[in-house]
Amino acid sequence: MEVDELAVQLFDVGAIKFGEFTLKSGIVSPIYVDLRVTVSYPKLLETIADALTDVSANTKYDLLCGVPYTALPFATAMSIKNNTPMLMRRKEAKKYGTKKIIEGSYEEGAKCLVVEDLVTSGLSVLETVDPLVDAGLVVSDVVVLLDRQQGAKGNLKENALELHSVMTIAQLLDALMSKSRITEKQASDVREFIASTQVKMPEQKDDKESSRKTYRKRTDDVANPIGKRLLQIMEEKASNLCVAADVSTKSALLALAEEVGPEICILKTHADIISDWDTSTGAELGEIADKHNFLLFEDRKFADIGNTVVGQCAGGVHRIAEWAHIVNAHSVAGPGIIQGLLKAAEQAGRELGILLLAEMSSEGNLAMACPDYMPKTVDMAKSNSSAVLGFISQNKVAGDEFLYLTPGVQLAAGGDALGQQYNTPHKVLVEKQCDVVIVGRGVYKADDPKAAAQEYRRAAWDAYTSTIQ
Ligand code: S5P
Repeated sequence: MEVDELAVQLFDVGAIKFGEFTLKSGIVSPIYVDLRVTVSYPKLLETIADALTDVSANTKYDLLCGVPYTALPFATAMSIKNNTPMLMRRKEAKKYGTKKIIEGSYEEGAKCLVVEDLVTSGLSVLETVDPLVDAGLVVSDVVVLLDRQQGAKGNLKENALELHSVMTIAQLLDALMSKSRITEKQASDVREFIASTQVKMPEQKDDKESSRKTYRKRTDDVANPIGKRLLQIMEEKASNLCVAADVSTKSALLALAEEVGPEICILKTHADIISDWDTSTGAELGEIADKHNFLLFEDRKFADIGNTVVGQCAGGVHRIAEWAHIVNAHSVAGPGIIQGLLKAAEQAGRELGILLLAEMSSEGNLAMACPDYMPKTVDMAKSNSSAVLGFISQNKVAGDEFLYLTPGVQLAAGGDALGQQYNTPHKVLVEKQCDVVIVGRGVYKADDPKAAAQEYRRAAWDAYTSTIQ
């Protein structure tokens, strides 16, 4: 079928509408495209599948994967018609069982064609391409029914992806005008709208082209002395790995510190889950930290008023200020918490680096849900930059003067049954441009924690070095 005829059919079933439509962004658009309605017209769906197959005829692929949701029936129709196997990408990893993101059978290195209904910036395509590539598939081509011509082709090209479209918005307008479905005025309104709303993706996602300042150079930017020391250790040891030692006894904690010590720049503790913590545990950890040249980060997540955190950090059973180099705090309590922690460090006669929790890794957390929370936390850090060395965050939420430590990391993306969400070291260090990966169960629950720490260290360091050329 001719593209003109397909355009008319889409118009006639109400998949393309003209008028005034307020988009999610608040912008008023003269055109509205909703291709979901095509599932009610099997013959039309078949026509779409044929058109998508034709336009990607010169592309070699072993598998198909539709971008959820609207393109799933398109990919399914192509798969059945051409006898080409299909994959499905989950929007969220399963919480139980295999935690897979990509469903279906495939072999590493197989070529996968990504199928999409409509592209604007191309971002949703990348959200499907990334997990496919992480799973070992090769993706170089994307096929789409309608290209809105708002930047997707260029944005995808920058990510080494070739976009094949059945029709562009310009072709659609011409077809509908020639078949008297719309007026010249309606077409020109849409052309003007498209020209004025080009979307450039905010971040370069191609690892080769993104570059960052080295950890060494950042020592001049970071004001906090513990932050400077951390950067030096990272360079000296070639490690941007922090192991979260969430074991439950003192002996297990000290043994893990010894075992993974040579691989890490930080050991992160939860002193309050150690059942037999005693007055010498902090000092014994300190000796191991000195021996293997890493820092101790007590993940106490302080959240109270300044006066209370002085006692929580300096006193109690754990006397955190006497042995920890780094502690973290929720910004919800306001900047008094920073002053309280500094006072505790002063009482112990030691230097301290504070991390503010800007973003959490757990599903449904409110820090991520409230739009002002992260920017206001960054402001608080900027006003206290000699005390705050950086953030616990999922993104590089501010500039090079802070460090970004990211929990929720495993070699395969996924999650656990209690809301933890995992990213890979590559995603955290290359795409998100964060600095240190925090790995807990991926290391201490491994059969051989030392070997696991070595593997994570290598993956995280290689990801970092790939971004600094
Ligand atoms: O947002 C967060 C902040 C932290 S500090 N999400 C987290 O998971 N953490 C901590 O990182 C958490 O308390 C745990 O110690 C570690 C992640 O452990 P894993 O076993 O899930 O890797």
